[in-house]
Amino acid sequence: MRPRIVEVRQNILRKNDVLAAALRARFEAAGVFVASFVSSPGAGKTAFLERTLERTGGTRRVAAMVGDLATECDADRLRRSGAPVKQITTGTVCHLDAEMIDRAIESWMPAGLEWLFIENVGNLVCPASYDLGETLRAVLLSVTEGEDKPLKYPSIFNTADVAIVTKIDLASAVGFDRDALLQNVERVRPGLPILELSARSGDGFNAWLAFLERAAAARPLVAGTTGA
Ligand SMILES: Nc1nc2c(ncn2[C@@H]2O[C@H](COP(=O)(O)OP(=O)(O)OP(=O)(O)O)[C@@H](O)[C@H]2O)c(=O)[nH]1
Ligand SMILES: [Mg+2]
Repeated sequence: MRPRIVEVRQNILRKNDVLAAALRARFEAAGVFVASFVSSPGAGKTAFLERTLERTGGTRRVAAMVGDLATECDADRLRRSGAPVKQITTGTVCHLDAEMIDRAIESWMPAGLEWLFIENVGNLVCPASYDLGETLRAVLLSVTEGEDKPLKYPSIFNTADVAIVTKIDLASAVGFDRDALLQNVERVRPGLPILELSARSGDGFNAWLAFLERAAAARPLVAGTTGA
C-alpha cells in the first residue's frame, strides 16, 4: 500500500506544479503581481492584509483571495477596505492549491487588477508543497507562537521569499526573544529577508510596503504589459 500512496501524492503535486506554472504565466501576461501569505492559524494574516489593503488601495487596483476550511469571516473583514475579495472555502482541505486559485479567477478577476493578495489556510505544513502561481510568498510568524518555529517547520521557510514577524506590539509582554528568532530563520534559510511589524499599531508597515513595491517592480515583464 505505502508506495502507492506516495505515487498518488507525487502525481497530485506534479499536476499542481503544471497548473501553477500556467497560472503564473497568465498573471504575468495580465500584468498582475501576486503575493501569497502563509502562517499558523491566528498569526495575524487577515489583520496584516486589512492594513495592507487599506494602505495600497488608494494608489493601486488591489484585490484579495482568502482560504479557510469554512466561513466568510475573513472575506467580510477584508471587504471593509473596499477592495474586491473572494473567499475560497476548502471544506476539509488544509491548504489552497493551484486548481482552487484557477477556479476562483475563472469566475472572479476584477478588471484592471494590478496586485492580488492570497491568504492561505492557517497552516505551516501543507501549504509548503503547493505552488499557487504567485510571484512572492511571505511566511508570517507572530511573536506569541515561539522562536523555534523556523526550526520545526523548515519547509515553509524554504519556499518563502520573505519572513514577516507580526504582533511586535506584544513582544515585551510575551518576552519575545528577537535574536533567537532571527538566528533560527538564518539557520534554516540563510539570507531570507525578515520584516517586523504590527497590524495593530501600524509599526513596520512603511518598510513592508516599500518591500512590496520593490518586489512588484522586479517581477518579470511580458510584452504588452507595463509592470506599473
Ligand atoms: N496585538 C496584536 N494583535 C493582533 C495583531 N494582528 C492580529 N492580531 C490579533 O490576532 C488574532 C488573529 O488575527 P487574524 O488576523 O485573524 O489571524 P489569521 O492569521 O488571519 O488567522 P486565520 O485566518 O484563522 O489563520 C486576532 O485577535 C487579531 O486581532 C497585531 O499586530 N497585534
Ligand atoms: Mg485569517
